[in-house]
Amino acid sequence: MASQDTSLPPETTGAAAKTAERYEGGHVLKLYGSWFCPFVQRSWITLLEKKIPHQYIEMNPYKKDPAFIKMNPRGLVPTLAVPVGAHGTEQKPLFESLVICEYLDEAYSDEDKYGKRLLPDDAYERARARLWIDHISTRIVPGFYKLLQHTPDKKYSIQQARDELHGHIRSLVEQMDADGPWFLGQHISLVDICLIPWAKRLWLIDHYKDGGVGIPAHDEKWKRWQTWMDAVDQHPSVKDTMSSDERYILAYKRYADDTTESLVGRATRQGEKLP
Ligand SMILES: N[C@@H](CCC(=O)N[C@@H](CS)C(=O)NCC(=O)O)C(=O)O
Repeated sequence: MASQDTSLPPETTGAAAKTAERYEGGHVLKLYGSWFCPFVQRSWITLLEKKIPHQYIEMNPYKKDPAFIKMNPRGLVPTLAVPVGAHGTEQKPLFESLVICEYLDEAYSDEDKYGKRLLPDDAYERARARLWIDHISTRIVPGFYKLLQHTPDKKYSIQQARDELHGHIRSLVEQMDADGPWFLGQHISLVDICLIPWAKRLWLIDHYKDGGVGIPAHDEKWKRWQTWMDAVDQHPSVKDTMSSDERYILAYKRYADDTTESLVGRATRQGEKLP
């Protein structure tokens, strides 16, 4: 019998469906993704942000198709097929959301064509941006799942999980450019893009957990966070990669119940590093 993870609806909905349709024509650069996946959304936003021509291919990574595993032995989305050779008819795979985002930013670096680079030119500032991306990936993202997957039988309380997540978000917010609205100031960067997919899913914690995510909407302490969130909510490449709310509610129930068999869900349950 198919597990709940493999039986997720197989298509994008809402604004993301329109975007997927715009990019469904055959193109040598291909993004293999899943509508529900926040890691995919990092790469998808990067492609749209830089207006890079590509094909978006929707797939379910839990099915572990042999052809998919051949491309990405880790069996995870996002996976990118990159054209090689003079005519670009052959492809080489790339995976890991952050690796893909950095590759796209470097390979499509002409600012006249693809807009402002997503990492700073200055070596120190670039390293600092990477440091905070690491903070997002190793602290905020695991903290998100730890809170969402909290169930009464856990050894930690829901308040502990909430405080942990707040602490990690606040450490990042303290590093944000004072005027904003983005982490580095007026322009969106990879630091923002790496966090946005989970920021846009925080409401699911409100939906599923008593006491919710617990970030107050009108509190001086969280003002800079709200400024950032407002910019995120209005940003076209973010809006264009979101499916409809009901679908997220459906997809994240298995996390809220802590029954998902996804590698991320299992790692969270076992207190291990995320894949
Ligand atoms: N570290 C990876 C994580 C990607 C990931 O976990 N993707 C999920 C979907 S959201 C996946 O493909 N899961 C398949 C599985 O758990 O078997 C990245 O940043 O790309």
